[in-house]
Amino acid sequence: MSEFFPGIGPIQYAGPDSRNPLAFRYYDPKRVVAGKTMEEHFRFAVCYWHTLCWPGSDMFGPGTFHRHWQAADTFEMAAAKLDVAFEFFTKLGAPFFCFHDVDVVPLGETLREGWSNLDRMADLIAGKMQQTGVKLLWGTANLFSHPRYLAGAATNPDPAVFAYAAGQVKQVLEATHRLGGTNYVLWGGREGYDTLLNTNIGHELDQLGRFISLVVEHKHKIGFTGTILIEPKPCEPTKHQYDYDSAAVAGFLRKYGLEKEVKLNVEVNHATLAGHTFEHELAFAASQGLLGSIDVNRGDPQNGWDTDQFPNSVADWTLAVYQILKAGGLGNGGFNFDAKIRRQSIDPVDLFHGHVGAMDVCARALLAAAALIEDGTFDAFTANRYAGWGKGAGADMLAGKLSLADIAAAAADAPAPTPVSGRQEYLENLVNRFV
Ligand code: XLS
Ligand code: NI
Ligand code: NI
Repeated sequence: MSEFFPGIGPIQYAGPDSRNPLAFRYYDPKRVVAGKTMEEHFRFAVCYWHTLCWPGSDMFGPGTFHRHWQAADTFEMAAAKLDVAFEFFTKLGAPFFCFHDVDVVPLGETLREGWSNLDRMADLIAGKMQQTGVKLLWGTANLFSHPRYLAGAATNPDPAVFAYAAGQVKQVLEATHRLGGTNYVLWGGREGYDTLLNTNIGHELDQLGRFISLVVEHKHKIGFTGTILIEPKPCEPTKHQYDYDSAAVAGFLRKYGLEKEVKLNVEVNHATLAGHTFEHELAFAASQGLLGSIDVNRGDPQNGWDTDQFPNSVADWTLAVYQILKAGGLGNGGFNFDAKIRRQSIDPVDLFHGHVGAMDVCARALLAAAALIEDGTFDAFTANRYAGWGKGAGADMLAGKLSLADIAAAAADAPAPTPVSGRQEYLENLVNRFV
């Protein structure tokens, strides 16, 4: 087998003073930070779709990368792509990967053809995983590219499309189970609408609730112990998507009784499209016990779409990693690079630059966030801000021991509350001491 990345890798940790652009300066997999190795904190995954499949095309022009295996419209090409994929994963030192069914194999014309192709490919993938030790973070079914899904998959007005999507998900869920995947993701790219003029929102939400309940039922039936994750995104490709943000998905899960079964895969650029910071989405998901895994990337503040760039701000990531550490980590989730190089980055080595830099940004952010927590001043500020709720009337109000009338009577006789500074600038400066 000839190498696609000759002369590159394995990427090694070389320390902060290294001038080698293809070495890690901060990501040192076995280094212990806040009680776990960096490898265990992150569980980094390479995504198949951007890194192996996307040819460098955009709305105005075709692919620029010219990689023969990228078309992958035959099984043989898909197998060639698999070789390149595992060469990349191992040279980079990424312990995990993620895929859609269509990324790894052509699905063919019928459900049955797709099932048998995926089955065959899963054998090859299993062999590669065994040879290399690279593991599967999650699998997913692409329910948004094929024209049959133009009006959605689970939320399609045509029940036959719902059924087809169910057939696709069943197969990928089973393949994910067989490959030892630790999660299964549902991203509803077209589960929404382009215009309300032809849409029954309530009906579509009931369909989606039913669909996800079926997936959960099947997960238990086959003994899959991984987590089912929904990946919120407010729009793109549809004008409005039902899994808009963490809050919308939390409400949806509770309405359909799924809140104990399904968690969230939170993506940076989806958070920003929804008008939130990433750390807001993380903090909200964690507050509801729903934080499962993350898709790592960044948007462009001047562009209003999912540009899926590699992260490069240690300051931003410190706040994100802080939230993850405070939530106790991601458990069997991980950091999946749902990120792509730019269309002009046409050399294979550019794939390494993207991932190596991003892993270093995350590692540096972990060091900063861990130091911020270790120092304690930052956490103590917020704890102190809420201290009143831990005792006396505050504790009693929260515990439901006082009625509205009791509270009102006590407030009428108490001294007027005194406003207290929120100290935002002080806190911003404090965080920056650790970045
Ligand atoms: C698209 C999504 C997609 C999911 C997987 O915006 O991020 O890549 O992660 O279907
Ligand atoms: Ni994603
Ligand atoms: Ni995305």
